[in-house]
Amino acid sequence: MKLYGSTTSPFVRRIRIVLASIDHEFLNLQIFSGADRELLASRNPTLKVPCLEDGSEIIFDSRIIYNYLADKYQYEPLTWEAENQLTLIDAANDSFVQLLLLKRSDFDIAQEKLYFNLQSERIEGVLTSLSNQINRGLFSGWNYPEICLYSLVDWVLFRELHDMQDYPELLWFYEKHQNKIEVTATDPRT
Ligand SMILES: N[C@@H](CCC(=O)N[C@@H](CS)C(=O)NCC(=O)O)C(=O)O
Repeated sequence: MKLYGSTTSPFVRRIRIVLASIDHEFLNLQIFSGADRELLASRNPTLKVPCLEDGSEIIFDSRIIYNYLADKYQYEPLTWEAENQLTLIDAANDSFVQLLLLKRSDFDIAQEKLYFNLQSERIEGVLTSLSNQINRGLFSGWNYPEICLYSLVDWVLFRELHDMQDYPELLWFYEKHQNKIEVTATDPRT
């Protein structure tokens, strides 16, 4: 199996953590230019990472890749609650990616603009909801939803996208898992 991705992407990191004990090749691509972008385009027309190649199968999107791996390795099916948690995490993650790309495209995302406001409102709402869930005892194991949440929180800290002091539950969750071997092995800073 080949995983196409980048070491900094939170969407890729979740799959790298899932694949930690499974034999695979990880291709760390510079996805925005050059030969790496051409390689990615030849595999995945959405031009996003992660993308998984398994023999003749090519699977796009982390969520579908997880489903593919769950089917292949017979993981327990995700509950509807877990699916909703993933939708929340993905929504915040997508909004953060959009804001980061806008910033890199020289937009002033602190401006009062509908598009920026919508992303910020979504991020605040989702981070609050995830914090409340932690308070209620959810996200207490180390399964796919927790792996995705960890990858999001660590990426936000790494890219300095948001003041996470506003969300002590998320920081508590983060600190609880930060020394796991598969977590340190996929640290975007190294
Ligand atoms: N829904 C996708 C999102 C993947 C995604 O947005 N990946 C980012 C990297 S963090 C990307 O490839 N962005 C490239 C772009 O937006 O052009 C997934 O879960 O795999």
